[in-house]
This record gives sequence, structure tokens and C-alpha cells, in this order.
Amino acid sequence: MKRASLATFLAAALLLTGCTSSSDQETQPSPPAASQTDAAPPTGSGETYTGPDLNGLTTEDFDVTVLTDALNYPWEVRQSEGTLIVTEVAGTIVMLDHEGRFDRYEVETSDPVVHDGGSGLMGLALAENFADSGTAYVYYTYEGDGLTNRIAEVSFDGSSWQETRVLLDGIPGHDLYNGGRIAIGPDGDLYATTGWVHDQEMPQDLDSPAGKILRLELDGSVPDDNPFDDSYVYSYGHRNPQGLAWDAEGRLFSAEHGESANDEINLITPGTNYGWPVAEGDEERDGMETPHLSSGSDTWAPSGIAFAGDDLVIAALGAQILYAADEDAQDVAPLFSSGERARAVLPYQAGIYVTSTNTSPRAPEGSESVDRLLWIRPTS
Ligand SMILES: [Ca+2]
Repeated sequence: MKRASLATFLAAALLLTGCTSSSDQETQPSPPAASQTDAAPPTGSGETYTGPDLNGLTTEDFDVTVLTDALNYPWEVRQSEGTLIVTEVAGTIVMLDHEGRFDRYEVETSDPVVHDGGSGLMGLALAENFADSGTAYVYYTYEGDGLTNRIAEVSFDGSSWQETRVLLDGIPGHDLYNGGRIAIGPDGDLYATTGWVHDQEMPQDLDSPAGKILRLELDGSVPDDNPFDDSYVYSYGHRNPQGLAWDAEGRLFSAEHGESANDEINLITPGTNYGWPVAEGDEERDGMETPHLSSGSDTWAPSGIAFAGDDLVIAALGAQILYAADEDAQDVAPLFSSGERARAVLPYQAGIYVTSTNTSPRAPEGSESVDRLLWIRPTS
């Protein structure tokens, strides 16, 4: 990073001196090699983890870099060509990098973002060509028929973030149970988690978008091969799912909060009923799927999840820790803790980015939350 700064300085110096003679040029130091060796910041697109197997690692096995401690209730973290892009529930997006950049933008939306409790600007997904197009997708709360959620396309033009079109409106909202994670799957479609909004009927009602995992085309239309005709519903019977991740074989996993303990990691298959509120945790009912993994009597309060190689990394709010589930997500073990409520995880190259959300969703509206973006790297 120092060498990159030096190169920038030298380039600027050459520009300032203007007409440098050819003999002077020959005395200039050679430009640094293009490839960086140690601790190179992320470059390129995609979200491929190249670090060691996480199995068996604990907090002491990680180098920790605090990229910023100036976030306020962040929700999602994505990356594009070395820039980390973080949503904050108040309706802002922070863009920062490993060289000290920190820019905060208010997203210009068609209706104001409403942050009430845990609602607000939550999910973010970047189009595959984001670095060129600036196109991305967000999930946010606005005032419709009460608190209501929307999935919208947004665009970053280099100086501002603006909503460009609404993909799906009218998702019931709540101060606690909004779901809110969006992600583009290996099939190129957009998946979204929605909350049960404390309604006993909606999660089991296929005509309601609440308590579901939804699947949309990127233009907002219903994919032809969704499990129910002319419906965004991909799976149902969810309580408050906030995590979406695909493994190397393309299998979709989701994490959701139980009511009291009984947090779940579900293996999501199209058209499947995951039980809520009829069945809780490992309770078995005809026509309803039990969790792939359950916290049982423990509380994880899982939010973001992501695969790092074969390991499913789980950001836990309640437990203030990252967990890792081993291959096929058969068992969960503590991985890393900073003593903060972990909200989102992004394994990328040799490390994992982690955002914290240290204000409880039940904190008074407008409460400041001192939150960080960490970059943790296994030392082994
Ligand atoms: Ca369930």
C-alpha cells in the first residue's frame, strides 16, 4: 500500500514538473511492480475466499484490522474492486477502502427511508458489472400502509446513489421483523428474505410476501420457474430470516431467528414450507421442513451468513460472535468474537469482512450505534 501511495505521489510530481527532460526521466526510480505481495487489498470483483480452512480456528488465530469504527448501525457489506460498500439503516451507504477512504452517501429514494427499531435500509446486492454500471439493488423500509418494505434498483454514478426503479413494493414491514437480506444467486436471480411481521397467518399464506424467501428477476418480474405460478414466493413459513448463502454446489442456505432460542439454518428448496408459526425449531409436522441446523436451547440470533470455502460463516447478533459450520453445515463451532453484535460477513480473498451492529433493534429510535467494519485474516 505504501508503494502504491509512492507511485501516486511520483505520478503527481511528474505532472507538476511538466516538461521533464529525457535524461531526468532516466534517473526516476522504476515504477513499482504491478503485483503486490503481502497484505494486498482486495481487487477485482466476485466474492471468492482464498484463505485457509476455517475448521478449528478460534479468535486468537486471526489478525484483526479495524477498517473503520465510524459506522452507525450498518447492515450489509459488499465489495467491488477494493471498495467496501456498507449500508446503514438510516438510509446511507458508506464506501471505504484499505487506504483510508471513507465516503458516506444518502441514498435518494422515491419515498423516504424509515428507520424505526430494526427497519430502514438493510440489504444490498451489487450487479455483476457494478464496477462499470454502478447498478445495485437495495431492500428498505418506507411508510406505505404502515411500515412497508421495498426492493429497488439503485445506481451509483460516482458521486451519488439514486433509486432508478422499484422491483417489488408492499412487503409488510415491522420495527423488528423485516428479513431484509437480498442476494443474487448463482442463477442470476435476486433472492430476498422477508419477516413474519408478528402475524400468525402471513408466513403460511402464499398470497402474502411476508415470512418468505422471494425470488425475482433483476427487472422485477417473476421467474418462469418459480415454484408457484405467477408468484415471487420461493419458500415460506419463515419467521425472521436474515441470511442467504450458496455453497459451491449451488445449494441455498438461510439463517433465521427463532422466537426464543430455536434459531435455524435451513437448506432452502423451492416451494418448501419451513413451518413458522405452526412448527418451531425441530418440531415435526406433515408438509413442513425441519431446520438443517438448530440452536436448540441456545440463542445465536443469526444475521448474515456466507460460505468461506466449505465453511458456512454465521454472524450472530445475540451471541456476539462468528460461528463456522463445517462442510455441509452439519455442526456449528465458535470461530471469532470481538465482543460485538455481528451483523454481516463477507469472506473475500484471504480474509473476512465483518460489520457490527451494537445498538439493539429495541433501542430508542435515533440512537447512535458505535459500529465497526473489521477485516479478519487467519494467521495460519
Ligand atoms: Ca422453521
